[in-house]
Amino acid sequence: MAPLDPTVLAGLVGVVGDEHVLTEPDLVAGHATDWTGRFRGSTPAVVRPGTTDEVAAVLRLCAEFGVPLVPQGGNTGLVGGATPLEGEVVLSLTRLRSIEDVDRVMGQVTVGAGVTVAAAAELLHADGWTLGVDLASRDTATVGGAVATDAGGLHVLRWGTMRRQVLGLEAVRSDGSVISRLGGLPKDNAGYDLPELLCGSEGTLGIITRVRLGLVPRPEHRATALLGLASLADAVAVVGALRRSVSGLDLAEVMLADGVALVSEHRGWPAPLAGDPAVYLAVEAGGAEDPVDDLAAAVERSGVAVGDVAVASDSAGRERLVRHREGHTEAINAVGIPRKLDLSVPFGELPGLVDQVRAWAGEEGARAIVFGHLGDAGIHVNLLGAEAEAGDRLEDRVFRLTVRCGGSISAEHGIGRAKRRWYPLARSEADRAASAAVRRALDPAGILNPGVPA
Ligand code: FAD
Ligand code: 2HG
Ligand code: ZN
Repeated sequence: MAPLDPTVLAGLVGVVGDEHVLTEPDLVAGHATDWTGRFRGSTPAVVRPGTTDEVAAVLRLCAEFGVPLVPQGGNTGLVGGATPLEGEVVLSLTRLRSIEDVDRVMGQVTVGAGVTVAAAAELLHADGWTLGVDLASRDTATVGGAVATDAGGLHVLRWGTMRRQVLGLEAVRSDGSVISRLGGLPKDNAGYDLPELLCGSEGTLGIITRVRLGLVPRPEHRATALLGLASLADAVAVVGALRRSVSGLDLAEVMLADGVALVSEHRGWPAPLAGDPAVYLAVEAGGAEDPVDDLAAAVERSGVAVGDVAVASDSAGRERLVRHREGHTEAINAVGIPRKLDLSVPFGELPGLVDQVRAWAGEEGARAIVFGHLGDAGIHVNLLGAEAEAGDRLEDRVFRLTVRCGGSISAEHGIGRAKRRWYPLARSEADRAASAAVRRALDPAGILNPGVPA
């Protein structure tokens, strides 16, 4: 790692203050490694601006001296996109924690990029609103990081990914200029939608400093059911029936028996259902009326034979029914460092793809733990126990198969550093050239997350 030019270091201290430029190895270590422990980098400094003006001044300075930056929020990303693998300076945005008044009529609020997803949701509850995106990393993941990755999570099938929650934002370009679109108008077609462009940009186009969020109503009644099923094909059939007829359906998550056993063992929890089903499907709906009858009728109409079932309408009971699903990421990491594949394929292709991936993993002496957001055709494959070469080979085969099936190699986590090798599989040459041109226009200094492709 190249040391930082003393003039730059002094300049950074001048902008954010001594206590917000971290250089001690102990203090920077957590910022240089990703959540999974798979991506380990190094950085000469972690800079923590507290205002948009400070972000702008840091960027101007780094652009002038050609110092590359890796933006970082809660550092919960799962593709190494926030890790300084080439010795970049880390720009930590967690101090941007402003919260403005909730507009109760419009159902909107403006928050700083460093506010956590959980804190943003919490502040809305008193007013009967909530945030459309929710994910297991909610206590640490930031709103800025969620926008920059276009995070999905548990309720995409009803409310969409993070970009659907974004009515506007404020962002700083690498020349220090500030793009501010925080008006929150539901319709505004005056020119390009730059805020939308920054959704999913993984810190390569600008630094998001504030976000105008559109809120969704918090349902009066909610019910969650956990169903034991014989196969993934059955789960797909049930989800199809639910999507057709339950208007308030807001969650449909799938797990397989080996993943559930892993979570039970890690957390010391009993099995969530009796009868050892091969597949578990958690579904949830919310609305002005109790949705239990609607859920039950739709499952019945699917014609699928369901094994054991558990249902809950109170919040503790509902949480219990999805805790094995939410616990997968942590339990997997407790066993080993996984390769995380985050795929999306058309519903009909899912069961075949999963069978094939598990078979290939077995051939390579690895395990594939499969779970995910069945309601929006997103599936997470975590490969455990694959040696370096075998792991690369497996990933390559799975990504190619996914693309052949008409799917995506990154449904929600982004490309980051983990998937940069396979980015050309996902986007054509013309597409990549257009993206690179946009990137050059917005970041002419080329200092924003250079390790992430565009
Ligand atoms: P970071 O990890 O810090 O950064 C992620 C990316 O955004 C990096 O490229 C970084 O450079 C960029 N970035 C961060 N902040 C900014 C900013 N202010 N301006 C510009 N660029 C920025 N993801 C899902 O989509 N769905 C899930 O269900 C989900 N569940 C998860 C569960 C667990 C237990 C964990 C550990 C992760 C999960 N994730 C999930 C992944 C992760 O939490 C999300 O991607 C989250 O949005 C990242 O937010 P963050 O603040 O931690 O961002
Ligand atoms: C989830 O859906 C996250 O829980 C994490 O996107 C997925 O750990 C994973 O692979
Ligand atoms: Zn996910």
